[in-house]
Amino acid sequence: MKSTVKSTCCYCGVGCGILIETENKRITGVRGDPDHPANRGRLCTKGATLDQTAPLTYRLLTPSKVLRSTGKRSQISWDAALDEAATRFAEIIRAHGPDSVAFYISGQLMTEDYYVFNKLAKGLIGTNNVDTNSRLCMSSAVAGYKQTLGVDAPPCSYADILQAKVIFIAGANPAVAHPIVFRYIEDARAANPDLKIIVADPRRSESAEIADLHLPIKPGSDIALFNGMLHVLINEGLVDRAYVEAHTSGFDALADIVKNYSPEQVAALCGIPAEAIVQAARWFGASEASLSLYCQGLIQSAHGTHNNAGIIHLHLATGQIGKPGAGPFSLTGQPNAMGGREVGGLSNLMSAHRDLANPAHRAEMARFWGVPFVPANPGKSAVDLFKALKTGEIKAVWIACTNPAQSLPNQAEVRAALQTAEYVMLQEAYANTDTAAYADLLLPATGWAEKHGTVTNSERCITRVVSALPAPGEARHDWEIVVDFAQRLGKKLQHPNIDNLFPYSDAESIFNEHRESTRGRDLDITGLSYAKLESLGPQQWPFPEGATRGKTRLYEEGIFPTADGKARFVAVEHLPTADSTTPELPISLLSGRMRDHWHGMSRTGTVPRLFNLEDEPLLAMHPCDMRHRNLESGDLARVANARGEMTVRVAERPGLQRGRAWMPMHWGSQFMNSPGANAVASDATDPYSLQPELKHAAVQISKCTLP
Ligand SMILES: Nc1nc2c(c(=O)[nH]1)N[C@H]1C(S)=C(S)[C@@H](COP(=O)(O)OP(=O)(O)OC[C@H]3O[C@@H](n4cnc5c(=O)[nH]c(N)nc54)[C@H](O)[C@@H]3O)O[C@H]1N2
Ligand SMILES: Nc1nc2c(c(=O)[nH]1)N[C@H]1C(S)=C(S)[C@@H](COP(=O)(O)OP(=O)(O)OC[C@H]3O[C@@H](n4cnc5c(=O)[nH]c(N)nc54)[C@H](O)[C@@H]3O)O[C@H]1N2
Ligand code: SF4
Ligand SMILES: [Mo]
Repeated sequence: MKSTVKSTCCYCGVGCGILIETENKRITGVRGDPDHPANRGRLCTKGATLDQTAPLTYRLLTPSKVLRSTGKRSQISWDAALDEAATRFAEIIRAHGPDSVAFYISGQLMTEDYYVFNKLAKGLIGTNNVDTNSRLCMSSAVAGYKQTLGVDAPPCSYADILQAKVIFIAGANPAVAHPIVFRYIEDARAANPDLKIIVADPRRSESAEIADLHLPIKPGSDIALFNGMLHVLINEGLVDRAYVEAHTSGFDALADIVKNYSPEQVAALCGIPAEAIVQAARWFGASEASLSLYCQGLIQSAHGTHNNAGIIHLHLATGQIGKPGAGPFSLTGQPNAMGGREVGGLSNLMSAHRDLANPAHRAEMARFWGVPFVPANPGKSAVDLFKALKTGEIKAVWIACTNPAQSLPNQAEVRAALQTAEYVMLQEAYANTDTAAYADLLLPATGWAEKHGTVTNSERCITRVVSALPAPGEARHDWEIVVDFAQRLGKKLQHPNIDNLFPYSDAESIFNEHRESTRGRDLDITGLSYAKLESLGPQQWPFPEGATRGKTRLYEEGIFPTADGKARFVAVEHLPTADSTTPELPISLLSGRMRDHWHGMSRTGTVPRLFNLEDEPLLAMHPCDMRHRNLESGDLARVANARGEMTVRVAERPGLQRGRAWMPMHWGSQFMNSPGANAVASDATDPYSLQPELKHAAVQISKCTLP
């Protein structure tokens, strides 16, 4: 039987709609969904090859117990697996308290999966130790929006790209990481020859190729650049005084600070010409509509929150927000990082943008869930969670839909922590990720095309995902595994209300409960349902009861969700990167993405065509740095610092400055004899968002001569 099912691409936060064609429960093709507002039928290479990831060769298909010392796996039933897991969790919780267990989950789960994980930890067990790979990904964007605009809500839409007159891309490489967004940028360029595009990136990235002005700033010097641009805006009368007066607070304090950020001073801090800073500020400030697009170059930094505030300031100072073609648009990385933020799926967040630190909000959620209380103390965030596993403060961890033995920085510490942990559960769709080697129990999850639920993309747009294929082998949906486990654990812990806490028989009932939790909040979706998402198509939040469509643009009236209704300027100053280069560690190693691969490659690594651009791990270097070390393209180099080392082939690449090197984050122990870039990456974190500085590591690079 033939059928076509509407779904989404499971890779990036653009959130493209996909039509999956099946015949007799097999995929016969994938196409971009022409009706989906995110992509209107387009797909990039990764989306277009999704059907080729369907074979089950590398999938995890049965629950297994693993003898960690030998790695030997033995198949067990779901009943035995979940009973064992619930027993171990109950024993540990009884002996050491709720904070001795933790959950490390993912922005690639569905909102419904995420919701039940959060309720299990914060509601049933009573620990806030539930953090996610979004800590590595979006937490400084969350903190940056909250510090300035009041809540975590990207105010823009993809439609703004076509209406912008200036596009400022800072610390993002959408040509590679958000390809369909980049198609919109190309469309905007084709439609408007006067469009100005500015790219701030220490590398001449693929996206910089389209720029009218590329600012190859020193790694980590973005705040200096933004403060310098504000300095110019003030001096040249390009600040919208009326907007600042009516809709913001804190401008004068920041204006005082930026007096010390003249173009000449900033030129020295950023390593770019003063004229370039003046040019960028003039274009940004004089334009009718300036849009900024930013991502990990600003976010993955030990001062990421202030990087985000710094770029948002430029919009507030010029009134470039809340109108077509304008605004600070943080591109989300993972397909459902936004959904995770909505259900409060980080250790310091609460459901529906509630604040964990607010006792009234905690009491509201405890009542809503029917539990005695939600604990007050923030849980451990990703880096600290793994540190606590190593010291034994946390004894058991349940990891789902993420691969921390590759993606967390300072891998020697992370792997030691996993080794030390008393009990590690891994819920995965694939069998052999780097983390699988550390698990005591493997639980098979359904994956793309099999899953169902809802996801929210970068522009706050919620799409319903429908299963196109049955679950393979014994795999179960992530939410089902959580609900089954929660019922078992609740009984073992003799929770008074366990019969009512996890009553869900389908994903829709979870969605409906989540929806109710948003009533009256900034992200109110009480007007949505599975049926409406089907009849109206994907919708942007907020979508309160009675609404007929979602909201394209936030803050059009200049009123912000803060106590006084005003957006805030934050007093931000330039800070050095966590790792400073020294004569012993002279090279700043940057890491990030390639167009055709996704993170640890459990899926893209199975598609031969996706190795066409680069088929092995390569470290890109400046030719002078190579000559200095007697290296030629193709030679092996040793890259090292106090945290670890890797051996990798080097390649001369245009677009890097001296003293900077580049390595994709995708290559891990499946492809190299080291964990890759995170062998050396820094785990220093931002004080507000607790996000680690994955983007920069100071390293030594030397020629590696093998016998
Ligand atoms: N193909 C592909 N696409 C993806 C993903 C993938 O794995 N593969 N992952 C998705 C996810 S989860 C995410 S979070 C996004 C990430 O999307 P992006 O953030 O756009 O991608 P990255 O390559 O991580 O980093 C972007 C750029 O930041 C630059 N950069 C490094 N340091 C600095 C700095 O100090 N300042 C500035 N201004 N720039 C700096 C890097 O040189 C790089 O070009 O991509 C998403 N899309
Ligand atoms: N050095 C450096 N490190 C980085 C970054 C960087 O730029 N530089 N970027 C960081 C960022 S932004 C991110 S988002 C992280 C990403 O890091 P990870 O989250 O570790 O990356 P993935 O490989 O996407 O891991 C997702 C896993 O879930 C599995 N999976 C897929 N679908 C399902 C499902 O439906 N259910 C379950 N249970 N499992 C499933 C996949 O097989 C895969 O192994 O990496 C971070 N690490
Ligand atoms: S742009 Fe992102 S969501 Fe769209 S097809 Fe490509 S990877 Fe998938
Ligand atoms: Mo990410």
